[in-house]
Amino acid sequence: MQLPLESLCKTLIDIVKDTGTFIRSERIRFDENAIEYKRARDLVSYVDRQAEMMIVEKLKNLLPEAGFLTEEKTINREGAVKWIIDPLDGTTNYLTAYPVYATTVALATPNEVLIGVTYDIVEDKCYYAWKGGGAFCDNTPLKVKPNAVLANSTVIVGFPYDLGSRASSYFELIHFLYENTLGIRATGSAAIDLAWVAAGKIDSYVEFNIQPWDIAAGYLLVKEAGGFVSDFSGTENTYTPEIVACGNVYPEMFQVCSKYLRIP
Ligand code: LIP
Repeated sequence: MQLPLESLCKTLIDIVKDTGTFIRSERIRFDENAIEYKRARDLVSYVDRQAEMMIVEKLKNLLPEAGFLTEEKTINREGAVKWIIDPLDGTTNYLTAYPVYATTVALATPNEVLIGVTYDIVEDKCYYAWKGGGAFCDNTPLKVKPNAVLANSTVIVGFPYDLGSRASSYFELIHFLYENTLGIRATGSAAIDLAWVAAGKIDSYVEFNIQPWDIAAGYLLVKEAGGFVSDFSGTENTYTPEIVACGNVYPEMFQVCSKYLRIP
């Protein structure tokens, strides 16, 4: 069945923005005693869970055949096509008052993302794309950076909750990027990182040990904005826990990431 991607995307934008508005207003009265730990350094609060329930409630009936893959696991429903939801990406930022966080939702099949919406809650900017339709921020088309030279580029590196056995290779990569680019940045929100690659605000973003809900929407944003996304072996896979996403600097950046981070 052919899904009406553009109109589903427009409906999803309203849902995601409403949720982001709820999250923004809760921040004003947020009490740090409400912070809970999922595991060491992996925080959560009632805001994440309530926000997810708001999205799920509205999406449940929009596409009855769709399943759900969500960060807070507030629903269990299988389906070949799935809503992939991170109600609050950049949770640690939110809970510690660092102003970079987003609500991010995608609709995806097992092989590809069909729709992606990321709402930058602090900046009140909505980034969205549907497959074959292009990528936009509040009606303005997005285009990745044309620069193809690593030495002339800026890079966002993500810091996952757990670097695992790749910790020392990652810091070697960061050292290399520090000496061979114009600069390194970090935001703490994978969804924002990918939106910014799509919008041509930064050349590249690299991270690993992350989840599909952190990156699914952004994956499509970057591709629809003319960019490139893969894991460290060069495979395009939305469900991968590793990601390198770039504008035209991808060939050089991919080569470096794969040299330091690819597990043979
Ligand atoms: C976070 C990501 C961030 C990453 C963290 C975490 P959360 O998502 O957006 O880029 O470094 O490990 O996955 O937990 O805030 O939804």
